[in-house]
Amino acid sequence: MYSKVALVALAPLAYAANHAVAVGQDNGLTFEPQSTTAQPGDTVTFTYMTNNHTVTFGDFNAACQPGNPLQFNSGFVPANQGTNGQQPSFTVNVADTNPIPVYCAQAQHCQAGMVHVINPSENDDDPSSLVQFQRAASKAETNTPANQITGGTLTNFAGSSSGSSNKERKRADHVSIAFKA
Ligand SMILES: [Cu+2]
Repeated sequence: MYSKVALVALAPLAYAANHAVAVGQDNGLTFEPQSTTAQPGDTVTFTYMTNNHTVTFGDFNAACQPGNPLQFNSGFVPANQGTNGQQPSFTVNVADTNPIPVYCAQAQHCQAGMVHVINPSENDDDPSSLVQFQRAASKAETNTPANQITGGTLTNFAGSSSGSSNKERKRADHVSIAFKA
């Protein structure tokens, strides 16, 4: 028999959830799903399925550009450079319920629709709604990678930042990545 005291004590416990997003599923220039609803304390894990993509913190008012301050950026992650028999992934922590813009900085992927919003505004007129961020991305003149890898955890990634993309070859800084096991 459970005591009332025990039930009351258990009630406030909230469990942090992990939300999965597929990056480049089936060779698509996509994040699937396109948005994530997350609570503070939750995590979002982006798993690289094909090709070479980034998960980069963006700016609702300057689509396809890195946000400032830069909350997170995976850098370029070739999906075929997984380790442990797994696809590489990048996990970010969600600190609050503010909308978080995410884009892929590879080539013209952002303009092609490779954007994601964590906790998007439900008002479709708002720049932080998914539809407005997608619209802004489609009109962006340039797609700009962030210049540092920061703010998340790369897992099951062999860590080489070399690859076949033009953008990547242009990168002067081959950043070495600190891993968390
Ligand atoms: Cu991409």
